[in-house]
Parts: sequence; structure tokens; C-alpha cells
Amino acid sequence: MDNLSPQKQREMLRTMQVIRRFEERASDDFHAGQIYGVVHCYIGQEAVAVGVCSVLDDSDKIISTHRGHGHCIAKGADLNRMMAELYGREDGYCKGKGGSMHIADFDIGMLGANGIVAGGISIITGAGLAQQLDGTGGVAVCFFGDGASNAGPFHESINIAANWKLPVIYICENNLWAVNVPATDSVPVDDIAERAKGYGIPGVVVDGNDIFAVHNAASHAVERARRGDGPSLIECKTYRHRRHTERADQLDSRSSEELAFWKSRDPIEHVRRHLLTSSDPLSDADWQEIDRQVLADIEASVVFAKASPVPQLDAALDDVFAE
Ligand SMILES: Cc1ncc(C[n+]2csc(CCOP(=O)(O)OP(=O)(O)O)c2C)c(N)n1
Repeated sequence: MDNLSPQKQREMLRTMQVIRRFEERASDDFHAGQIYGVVHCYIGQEAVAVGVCSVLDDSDKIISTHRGHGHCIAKGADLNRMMAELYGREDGYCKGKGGSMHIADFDIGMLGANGIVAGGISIITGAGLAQQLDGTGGVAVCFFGDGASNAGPFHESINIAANWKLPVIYICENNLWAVNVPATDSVPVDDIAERAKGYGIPGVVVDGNDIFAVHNAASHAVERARRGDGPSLIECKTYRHRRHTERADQLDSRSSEELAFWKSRDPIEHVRRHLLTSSDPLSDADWQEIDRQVLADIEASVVFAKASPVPQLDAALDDVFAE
């Protein structure tokens, strides 16, 4: 973290708070019946998306999952267009026809959220090949869960990326559960990072609630990929504070003790505490002002979304590439 100025740390903290407030609002509006489809909240995991994206630039590509709002925001997506997409409006990223799980913005290198578990892992490996062929030093980063690490695309993709030394960084967000299946019942190794050994690439475990640990690990992996030395696997141990989805009937098998333990390790509080003692301490008043601005931006995104028209029926088949 020594290489991160207090200013940069404040920016990272702010971005984490944007993710949290965006999703709190999305959840409220979903429960109020204003947002349709499904909403998977990333709350509790913000340090992973922000820590990793803090070492990327616009030419680098990322890909996400069904739990994708945090990755979009960390890569610089527009809040108005995101909220409009959740609201199903024409000014949304997919013209209101994709919803929460399909937000993409190629202009900032965000290749898309993805409702197919592990689907993004193969796509980003292809993007890594494209980066290698372009020869401009760009990297490709994949976010996925512990559940996805059990699926075929994880193994096939890492195998080919390792063989071809593709500039891909595989970020496994091990939040300990895949819907209601504990990773201890589906992953037969202590750490998912151990799986890297099978493909001859570095595999590291980090505290995914410590943004500085995530930043450092991502920074090393990105440098290695830019040098042409190939892919890495980083396992970030973390936890979601919400149930798998925001649906009212969503079952949650996790214990209240486990949830309380992880809430006591809140990634946003971790940065706040750290900044209290930095060379440019963040006071309570500073923090409240940051939060006030963040809430104003979220409110503006909802106003934007509500002002946007719903898609016209005759546009239903526009942008459909396969029937
Ligand atoms: C190919 C496929 N199988 C099953 C599902 C249903 N499903 C949605 S999310 C999910 C669990 C994913 O768990 P994990 O990869 O750990 O991500 P997390 O939800 O914990 O972020 C499953 C099985 C799906 N969307 N796609």
C-alpha cells in the first residue's frame, strides 16, 4: 500500500462506497417493484473489484459474472446507464433489454457481466489472446466465484492460457458459498489457488476484504502478464453480505454467526480505519461528505433512469443476433 497515495486510497474508498450505495438502492427499488428480473448484490466483496481495477487502465479488459455491478463500477461504467438498464429503460447499457446481469461497456474495457456461471472465463481467455496478438501490453482480467472454479471452462481456459502464456489474470472471489452450497462440499482442496499448480502458473491466496492485499497481488500478476510471462490465479477470500439474490423467497443456508463474523470484517471499514491514521487522515466529516456526494450521484442515476422511456415493442428483435 506504500505505493498508494492517501488521495488514491480515498478514491478507492469512494468507489467502494458507490458500489455499496448503488446496490442498496437497487435492492430497495427491486423490493418496491420498480426493477424487474433479478438482482445479485456484491455488497461485502467491494475490495476485490476496486483493488484489482485500481491497477488496470482503459486498454485492459475485464469480464464479470451474474454478480457484476461492482466490477462495472470499478472499471468506470456510467451509473446513469447502469441504473437505467436495471430499470429496463431505453437509455440503459442494453437499451433496457438485458437487465442487471448483462451490463457491458466496450469503451472502458468492460466486456460484460454474464448469467452463465463460468461463461466469462473462456471469453476473457480469448480476449487475452487478442491482447497478446495486439502486442500493446494490455491484459485481460476475469472475475468469477468459487462455484465457477468447479466448472469445465475454468480448467480448459487456464490450461490454454498457461500453454500460450496469455496475459490473463484469473480472480476467484471465494465467498465460501455457491447459492446454498458451501465451498467445503464442492471444492476438494483447501485453497482454490492450489489448482494453479496443475497448470504450472502462480496461484496466490489473499484476504479479499483487504483492498491493499488485493491491490498488491493484482499488481504483481498484471506486471507479470504485461512482461509476457503468462497468466496467474488469485484467490480472494471474501463474503457476500446479502443472500444469493434479492428475491423475497431466496433461501439462505448460511448461519447468522458466520454472517456476523464477516460483517465485522467489512472491507469498507477496513479502508476507513486505515485512512484514519494516514498522513492525510480522513475525518468523520470528510467521510460523511463523501457519502453525501455518493448518495446524490445514486439519486441522480435513479432520476435519469425514471426519465428514460421504456423500450418500444417493435424494437424487441433489434440487436438480436441468433433466433
Ligand atoms: C451454467 C450455469 N449453471 C448454473 C447456474 C445457476 N447459478 C446461478 S449463480 C450460481 C452459483 C454461482 O456461484 P459462484 O460461482 O460461487 O458465484 P457467487 O454467486 O458466489 O458470486 C448458480 C449455480 C447458472 N447461472 N449457469
